[in-house]
Amino acid sequence: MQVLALVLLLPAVLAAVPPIVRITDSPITLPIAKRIRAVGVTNFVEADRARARSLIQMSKAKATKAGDDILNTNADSAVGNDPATNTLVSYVASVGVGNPPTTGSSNTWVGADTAYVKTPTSIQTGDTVSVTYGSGSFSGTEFLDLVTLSNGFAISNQSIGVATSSSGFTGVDGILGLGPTDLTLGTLSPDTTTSVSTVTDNLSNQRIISTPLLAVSFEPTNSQAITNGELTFGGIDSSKFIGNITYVPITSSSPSNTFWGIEQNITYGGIPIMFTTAGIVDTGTTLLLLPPLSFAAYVLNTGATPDSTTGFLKMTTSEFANLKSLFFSIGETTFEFTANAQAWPRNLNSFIGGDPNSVYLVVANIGLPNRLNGIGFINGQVFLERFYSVFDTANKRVGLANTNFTFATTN
Ligand SMILES: *[C@@H]1O[C@H](CO)[C@@H](O)[C@H](O)[C@H]1NC(C)=O
Ligand SMILES: *[C@@H]1O[C@H](CO)[C@@H](O)[C@H](O)[C@H]1NC(C)=O
Ligand SMILES: *[C@@H]1O[C@H](CO)[C@@H](O)[C@H](O)[C@H]1NC(C)=O
Ligand SMILES: *[C@@H]1O[C@H](CO)[C@@H](O)[C@H](O)[C@H]1NC(C)=O
Ligand SMILES: CC(=O)N[C@H]1CO[C@H](CO)[C@@H](O)[C@@H]1O
Repeated sequence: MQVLALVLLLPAVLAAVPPIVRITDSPITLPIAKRIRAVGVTNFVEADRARARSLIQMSKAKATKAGDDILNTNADSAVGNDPATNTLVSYVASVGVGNPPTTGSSNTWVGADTAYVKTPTSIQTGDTVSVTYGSGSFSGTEFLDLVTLSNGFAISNQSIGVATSSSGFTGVDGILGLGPTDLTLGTLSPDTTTSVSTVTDNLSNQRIISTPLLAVSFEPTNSQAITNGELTFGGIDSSKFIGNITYVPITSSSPSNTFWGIEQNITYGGIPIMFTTAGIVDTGTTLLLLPPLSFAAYVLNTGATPDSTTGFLKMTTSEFANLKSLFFSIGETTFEFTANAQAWPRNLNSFIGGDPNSVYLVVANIGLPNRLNGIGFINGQVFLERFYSVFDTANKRVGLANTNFTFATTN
């Protein structure tokens, strides 16, 4: 088994699925581990803002080519697809490649840390693959191979890139690509106009899951590395949430509608800090990013101060004792994002360059005003660690539910 970072920018549109015979009644679940980087990037808030900018550029690139097969060759598109490099927090999974499985990304990659071993199921296609992910990159050879998820489900003839060179990846063997298929266009050579079926595409195509749906369970933690997450392909895991799932349609606002875009409004201590705005839910962003004016209202009302060392908002423990909940109004439901949820885990302050006796907040400024951006906010990992999330392609909707961790005190 190799350990792959998940590429979890979820596409708004997975492969269309023809009417099918249901082969498995059980959705496929895959355990995922969370890792917090100890070294490298110093300003993680800026890393999240850079991701926001790249997502906006990616959607603009798509918009200008609407109706075409999109040739997405620019590096910025790929940046948006990759939480594994240059970010504070990565979620990783173990998968097998080959039969017997020896190892295991939009492009799935192996071989960065542990060598790929060819087996009888390995078919070399003759193409080379190359993807640039902002500060990191992979290039190598394309193979089709059997990819085994950690629970035994196998995808045959899955396209994988076997790295001959990679940079910017530490402690992982590659990438399990769960991003939009369009992002794989232009990654193959000489077949530059061929896109690559992703793992999720092939799970649907091969009728291993009955519907292209992904559900994500993250949990807050104050450990640097822990396996506490779960990705479910093709269904939801009702043991991971409490009450009902609130579903909202993907927003019609562009460019948020290119991704998992929703509309929400936010109050703090009874004061509206964000009126109803379109933005996205994104598993590849670490923090909660708000529009500049909403962020300013948050700063004003919480008394937090911007800290130039870490880039985070900072407060004293006595100020933190008075911090109130944020309330997110999404569809018919109000989701409470507690004071504890707004704090970076205190025993991990050194990971962001902070001092041990202060409290750093995970609420940050997206940087560009909504009218320039079109993506007003990003509900990133810190949000998804408090709520179960469902990305339902067939019904073009996003689901959210409370969990045992919504009100947990971990930080
Ligand atoms: C995989 O692709 C090869 C070559 O195209 C083909 O011979 C083989 O039948 C395929 N295997 C499966 C399980 O689809
Ligand atoms: C929540 O916690 C309770 C008590 O530990 C447990 O019985 C229940 O199964 C948990 N529910 C979920 C959805 O995690
Ligand atoms: C969940 O939904 C069902 C059916 O719509 C409803 O009867 C029930 O009251 C809801 N439960 C909660 C906790 O909202
Ligand atoms: C916030 O959203 C809720 C539910 O959609 C709505 O009832 C309320 O009017 C909204 N408030 C603002 C200030 O946008
Ligand atoms: C059955 C099926 O859909 N297989 C596809 C899996 O992915 C490879 C690589 O992109 C395709 O060539 C197969 O057609």
